[in-house]
Amino acid sequence: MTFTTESARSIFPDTKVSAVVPKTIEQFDKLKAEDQLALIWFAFTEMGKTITIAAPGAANMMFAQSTLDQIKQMSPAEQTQVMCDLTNHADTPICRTYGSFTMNIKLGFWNQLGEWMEKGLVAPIPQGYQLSSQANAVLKSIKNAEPGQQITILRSTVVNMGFDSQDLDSPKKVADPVVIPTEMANRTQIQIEGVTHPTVLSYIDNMNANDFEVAVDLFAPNGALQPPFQKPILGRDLILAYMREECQGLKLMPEQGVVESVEEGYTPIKVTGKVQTPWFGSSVGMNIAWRFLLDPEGKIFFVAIDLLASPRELLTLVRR
Ligand code: 45D
Repeated sequence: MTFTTESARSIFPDTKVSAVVPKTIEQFDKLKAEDQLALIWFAFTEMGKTITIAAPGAANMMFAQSTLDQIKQMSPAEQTQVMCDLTNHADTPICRTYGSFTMNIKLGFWNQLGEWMEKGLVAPIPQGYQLSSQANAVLKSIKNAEPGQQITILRSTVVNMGFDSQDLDSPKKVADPVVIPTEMANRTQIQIEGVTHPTVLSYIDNMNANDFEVAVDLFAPNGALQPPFQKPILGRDLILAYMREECQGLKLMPEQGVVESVEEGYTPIKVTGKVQTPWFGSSVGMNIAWRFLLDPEGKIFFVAIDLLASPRELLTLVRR
């Protein structure tokens, strides 16, 4: 049997990924819009006491500026309506524009609205707003989750909002400006206990240097990358587009790993460690596993990135 993307997905079956994240998102989606907005506000302000989020640069935000200014001019009732529309995925011009934003612009957009809500420039969550009992249960699961899981849940609520349409009259998808890779002289070389395979080390180093073209060349032409809680992204072109949108400024800090014996020329390698997002910097370290499957040429045939269930999972590197 030779590997397919589908069969590669189940390498290192003992890896326990966070169940809290998809479960909480599913419950969140069932809440009414007002509850969703208030809940994120409560979750965020509570977390915000311990961590500050880093807003993206002005260059990234220019795509959202006119929509943000438009909202700022509205009456408080209209502002609340826009926020509910975004949550309800209503088909409105603003929801379509929002749907055309990249992940980072969506996050930056809400970050700005949040600041304005705090200052009273945009309609805040009504004072004394009472969450429904279902919403309170969701808030409790978020509070009990680890920081890396909390920010993953928060991010997904923002990413899922708005109206995504394939229509021609919808605004065209905008792209984040392409970042310049870190200069060679300023790059660091990672060391991973138990793993010396050059493909894996080069993958980590190039991702950390924002050198996505080189990173994507490490993949086989039919290679796949599977982000946390998602289906695999297939082929170099789509992987590169994904990296440009989602991987700028990430800090990958693998710690240890294990190389399994070769199976029909394919090498399974599991690495665990921490990842930081530029949004939260060193204040949130996500516990991550990379499950690589290298093909007979040493190219990445498959890599899954998993958000682990707990820090203890960082040590789950047993060979089958
Ligand atoms: O509704 O090797 C208010 C890959 C209230 C690639 C608000 C990876 C009202 C390959 C507060 C205003 C990418 C897979 C809203 C590695 C309201 C690879 C605002 C992994 C919405 C390692 C809310 C990368 C706001 C990983 C402002 C795992 C919310 C990256 C902001 C993970 C939330 C990154 C933010 C994560 C969340 C980032 C900024 C989880 C950011 C999360």
